[in-house]
Amino acid sequence: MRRDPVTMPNQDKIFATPQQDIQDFSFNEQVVSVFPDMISRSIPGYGAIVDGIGNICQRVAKPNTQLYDLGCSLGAATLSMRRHLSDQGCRIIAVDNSQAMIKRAQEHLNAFVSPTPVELVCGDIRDVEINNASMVVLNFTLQFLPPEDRASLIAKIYKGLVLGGVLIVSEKLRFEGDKLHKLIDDMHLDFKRANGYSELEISQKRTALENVMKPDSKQQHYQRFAQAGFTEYSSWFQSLNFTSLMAIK
Ligand code: GEK
Repeated sequence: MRRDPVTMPNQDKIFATPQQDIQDFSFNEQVVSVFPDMISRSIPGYGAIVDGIGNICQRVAKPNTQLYDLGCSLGAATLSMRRHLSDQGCRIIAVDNSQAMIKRAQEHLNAFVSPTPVELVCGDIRDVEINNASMVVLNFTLQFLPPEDRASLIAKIYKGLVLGGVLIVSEKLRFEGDKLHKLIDDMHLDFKRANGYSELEISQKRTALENVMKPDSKQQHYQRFAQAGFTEYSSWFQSLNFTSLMAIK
């Protein structure tokens, strides 16, 4: 039987067999084919955060504004926002620099009907203009940008938000105390084990991500928000070392 990638995601087995030379993690065809399974078995609270993004959208989206999903992957946050928008003249702009992700995201979006148009852009979020935005979502994307590029992106988003507009930043966290970091990190590894990942899968994925994903501490995120001009921000969700932050202009 052919599996429908939208409703029946394939199981992530990418790191299940020993790899001689572990390449840096990339969002290629192979990752796309297992992505929903991979992300839900790796990030505690992922489903709750995606649902929460829809709930927040319903409360903060303003008529005739734009909503952005930066690093949209298969469009989970876009779909969640779109489900909560009625015909109020809003437009969603969803951006990812992986062609494979964008192609599959289009299939996901086509599977549902909505009055809200979605523009899917294959490009780098550092090059995208943000205008007239009532909501901008970075759902587990900022951590993949080189650390030196993060502040300018947050500043650009602040400028592009309308007054009262909301930025959502979901991220894996680094904790500033070593003992605290290790304890919570170990609990996250147990979460992955409980979801069926072997020790080999866990350690090979960790090696693949080492150079490409560099988490910040919550304090660093807050400093960056303040630097950009935000005065109101908080974490609205946390499970172990994964959080979702919101900042309001
Ligand atoms: C979700 N938000 O399911 N420009 C554009 N896209 C980028 C860039 C960049 N510079 N860097 C990374 N990406 C999604 C999950 S996944 C998180 C986001 C994860 C894209 C990359 O191609 C990938 O699709 C996404 O950011 C990160 O709600 O896999 O842990």
